[in-house]
Amino acid sequence: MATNEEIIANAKAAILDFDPELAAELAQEALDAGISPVDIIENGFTAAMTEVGDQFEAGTLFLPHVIAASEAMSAGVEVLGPALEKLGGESEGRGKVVIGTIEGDIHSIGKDIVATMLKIAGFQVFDMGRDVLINDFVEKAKEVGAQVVGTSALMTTTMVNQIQIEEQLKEAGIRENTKTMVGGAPVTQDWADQIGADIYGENAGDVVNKLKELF
Ligand code: B12
Repeated sequence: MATNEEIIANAKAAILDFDPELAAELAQEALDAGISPVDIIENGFTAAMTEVGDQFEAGTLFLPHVIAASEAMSAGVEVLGPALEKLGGESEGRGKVVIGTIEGDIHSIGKDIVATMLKIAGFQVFDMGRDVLINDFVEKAKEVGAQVVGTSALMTTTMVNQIQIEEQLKEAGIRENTKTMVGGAPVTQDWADQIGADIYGENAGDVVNKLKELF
């Protein structure tokens, strides 16, 4: 029998091997062994994606590898879905969060993780998906009366669109009642301060801690 640490290490290796079937199998094995789905996502799948990202930047992996790794991760996370929903169902409503990847940007893995962890922490999450028009964030925030609007940007060319969120929420007259939250690999606390965003989240754990403090 594999130990919990071994199962998590194998789950990480499955992503690094670009193997969706194995990732799904290991996700199931982890659930059967009583490992928390959060643990598998953070220490298995996400740890692997971070390594893939580093290797892509170093030029030792290429775009098809990155796509294959993200597909393997999705296959694993899909198996964890029902277990994750159960975790979320047990907590109380803390507030409404509209979240999505900003206009022009199709990177969704990090945003999906943040959205999942917020659901687990008891927030009502409205996940708008990726490449979301600024106006759609504002309209959704108005429609549901969101306490927080969170945007993910993975590229220096799209993080500038986070400025538009600040401006359009002001124009719509709801900026004062809405906290803005920004994240994504190129985004920093400095950037958040510079554009006037309320919250910067470095990773999913950081986001959950900061929002729990506020609400
Ligand atoms: C995976 C990936 C892809 C996948 C995305 C699959 C998917 N469904 O998401 C694919 C292959 C599709 C892709 C495509 C492209 N990519 Co790409 N991609 C990456 C890669 C390797 C990893 C990103 C990732 O998923 N990381 C793992 C997750 C878990 O981490 P994360 O996203 O940072 O999220 C964490 C935190 O940032 C934070 N967070 C994230 N979102 C949010 C939101 C909020 C509100 C908060 C508070 C926190 C938060 O919490 C998360 C969890 O801990 C990065 C490299 C890197 N180091 O980031 C390049 C990278 C982002 N890509 C890049 C590029 C250039 C592209 C392409 C243009 C490539 C091309 N030539 O076609 C296209 C983009 C097209 C477009 N219009 O968007 C560049 C961007 C460079 C720049 N200008 O800044 C990078 C940096 C690689 C590089 N060094 O060149 N990519």
